[in-house]
Amino acid sequence: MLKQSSNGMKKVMFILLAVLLAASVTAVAENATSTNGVSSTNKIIDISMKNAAYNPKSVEISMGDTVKWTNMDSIDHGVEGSIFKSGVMSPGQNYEFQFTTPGVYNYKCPLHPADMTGTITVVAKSSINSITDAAYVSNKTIKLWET
Ligand SMILES: [Cu+2]
Repeated sequence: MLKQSSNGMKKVMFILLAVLLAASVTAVAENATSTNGVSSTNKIIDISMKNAAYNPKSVEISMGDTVKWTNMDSIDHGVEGSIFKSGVMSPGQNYEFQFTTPGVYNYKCPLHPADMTGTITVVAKSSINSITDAAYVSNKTIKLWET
């Protein structure tokens, strides 16, 4: 009678432990996702606006990167593209936009559209890295099977 109840207690403790373990494994997995995710590798690319020109005029960035334009001129400027629009930016003001879709984005200053233009080229994260990662994983798997 006493032994039976002790066994039952052990079973409950085991289930409790299993649940706790599963919860902590899930927490670790979620942490890994957020640290290795796109957000941690994103960059901010600075473009200045001076002498009625963007500098640099053309930039190539990765998906998820943010471009930050700063008006360092003595007159008003702006940034206007197909999916982003700053409005009028006074001297000293800045505007940020995060690019999440690959493509070529031409833009212009709404106040000086004839001679103040720029291009943002957004490239997808390197596919070569994905292939390397896949090879690494499969290599690991083979080694696991061998031992
Ligand atoms: Cu302008």
